[in-house]
Amino acid sequence: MTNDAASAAYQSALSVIESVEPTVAGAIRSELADQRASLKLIASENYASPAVLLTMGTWLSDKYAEGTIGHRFYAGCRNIDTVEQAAADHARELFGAPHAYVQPHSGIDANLVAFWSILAQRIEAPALAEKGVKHVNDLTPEDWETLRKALGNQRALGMSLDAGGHLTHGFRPNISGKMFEQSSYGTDAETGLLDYAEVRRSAQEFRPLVLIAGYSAYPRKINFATMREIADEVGATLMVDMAHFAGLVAGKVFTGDFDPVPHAHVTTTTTHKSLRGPRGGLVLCQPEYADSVDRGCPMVLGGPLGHVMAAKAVALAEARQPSFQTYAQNVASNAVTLADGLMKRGARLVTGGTENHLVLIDVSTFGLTGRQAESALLDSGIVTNRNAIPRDPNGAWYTSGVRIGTPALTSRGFGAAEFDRVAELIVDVLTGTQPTAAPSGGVSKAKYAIADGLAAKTHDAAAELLDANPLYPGLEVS
Ligand code: DSN
Repeated sequence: MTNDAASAAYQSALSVIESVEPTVAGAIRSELADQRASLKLIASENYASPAVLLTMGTWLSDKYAEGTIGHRFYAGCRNIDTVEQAAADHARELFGAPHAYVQPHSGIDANLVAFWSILAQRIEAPALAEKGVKHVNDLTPEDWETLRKALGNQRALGMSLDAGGHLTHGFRPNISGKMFEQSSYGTDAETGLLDYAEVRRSAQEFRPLVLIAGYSAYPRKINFATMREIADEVGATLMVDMAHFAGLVAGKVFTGDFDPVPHAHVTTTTTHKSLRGPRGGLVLCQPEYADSVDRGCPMVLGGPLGHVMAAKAVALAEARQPSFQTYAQNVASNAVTLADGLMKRGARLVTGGTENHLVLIDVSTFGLTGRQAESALLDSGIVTNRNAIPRDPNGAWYTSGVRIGTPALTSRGFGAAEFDRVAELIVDVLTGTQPTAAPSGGVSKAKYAIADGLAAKTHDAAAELLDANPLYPGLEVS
């Protein structure tokens, strides 16, 4: 990345913003400084290119464009059609998908579109056909009641939260947990690995309409060919949420049985994680789901964000370059270096390693909760997030794990030597942190003390790595 032109663009933009709302201009500057000054290891974060970021700051934001390409509920959408078409074309080409829908504003939205599409395709359409009704508007109130019950009483089977599944895969804090009767599959108690025989047994017993694969904290790849076989055996639709590892699919690290797109009926993703695009989502699907996926807006989505769809097009164009494959390979090899570096220094990792972009450390072996470890690392300039581990005795709030990912620092240029040093810094901080007494007596799950001088020393060591690998080199913002 060379950023001389971007410097001029940002300087001008910030002076315009400053003249209206200086607090916001200050926060934008401050966020760049913060991101430059910390080891960003949150597995779901990355750094989008200046081209992607600048695309979002445009008047494409000012247009309403509900509907689909060439079929809008508003006049004057030709430029939004152009950017949506470009993003969808890039997505189809990049992932080899028959159909792409790039309007979802987030991963949750992409999953909602997928759920709606699956319900419409599998339940609503056959129910209407059986009654000889061509359109839902022709239904009687009694028909609606019958259909509502049919739509609202379906089953979804996904990975359990503590094994690394996601809230939007049928869990109660998300609407998917209200839409579906949910059951989940976990991982093997010994190895921590997904047990396909167990998934098959659960699917045969539960008979879900939707089998969901994908994760936000499972450090291994998934065999999607096997998941599709299981889905077919029980008559389920296979939906894959590849939000975390879309960059590894785009970069051809996950191919064949480990590439979800040819195997899933519907694949969803965010665009801002390992894919390194703007904050948003998209849906890929087989042809039979395309019509209902395209009705995502206004069925479950608000009006499309033209400026973000344009930025998705730019990011997806970047991901189609050969350099993105090198990046994706580095993300995965850096994760292996990080995992090895942590384990050789005594850390226990869930599943004993990684095959993707993340590792999950069981910090209980350091006598800490995830919350204590996350806070001590943050005090030391290392940004991670606490995460439950399988069968976590500390639940989802305190947790016993810390999730660490390589996409962001790999974008910054970190390689094997840097990630080994990062592993050393992390283990030093975890080893040098102790829980302290809770106000009510006993050991606190939140309070901790770091050995004298350790946080400052770690900050200095982190700064050395960061200075050698600057974020947006050449980009000057004052
Ligand atoms: N919040 C994202 C993550 O951190 O994994 C998933 O939605």
